[in-house]
Amino acid sequence: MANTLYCFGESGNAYKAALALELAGVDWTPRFVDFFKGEARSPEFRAVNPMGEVPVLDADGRILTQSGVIQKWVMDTTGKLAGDDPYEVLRWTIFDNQKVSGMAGPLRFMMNFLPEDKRNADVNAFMAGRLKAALQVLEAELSTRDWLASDSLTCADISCAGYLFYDEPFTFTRADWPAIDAWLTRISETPGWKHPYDLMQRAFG
Ligand SMILES: N[C@@H](CCC(=O)N[C@@H](CS)C(=O)NCC(=O)O)C(=O)O
Repeated sequence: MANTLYCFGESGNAYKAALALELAGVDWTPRFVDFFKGEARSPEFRAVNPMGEVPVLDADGRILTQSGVIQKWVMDTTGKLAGDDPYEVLRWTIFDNQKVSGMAGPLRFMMNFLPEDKRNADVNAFMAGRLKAALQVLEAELSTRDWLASDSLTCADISCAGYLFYDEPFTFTRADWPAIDAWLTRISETPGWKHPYDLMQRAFG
């Protein structure tokens, strides 16, 4: 069975899929998407994913898009990273997609990868405020428990943590968030864990 993940290293959304595949022991191969040169908006890529987004998993011919859907496929296929309550995993995954990755992703893009003359300080400040509010939710939850959705690592943790492993500035500093910091350490100490740039080819660097 051939599993190909369309991805690039700078994409935290792709990382959430890649790390789930990796930690669940799925045999998979990365396929670099030259995102910053517009490949995700090309007709060829849109034929694969009309949403024009990375990640995409080609699971032996079955095309899956959206990191949360790819993670669901990983959990269903392997039985791993699923915890014991699928509703809790889904709940935190949706929270991540809207409030954590949904803010951290564009904010990090604006602050690091968009040409400086196209950056907008007001938009960045808005997204930073929304991200901070979401991080406060995570910090409070993780002050009372080790994992978000179960008593072990699940795809909910992988979703919410995905962007927080990147070093490029996006207003998040681990030292400011002790419970999140300890949780990120727990995740990174999981056997098989890899940093995004060790899992997927990056466009820069
Ligand atoms: N909710 C989606 C978000 C995917 C996403 O926004 N991916 C970015 C790369 S990190 C992208 O391809 N963006 C293209 C665009 O917004 O036009 C997921 O979790 O997979």
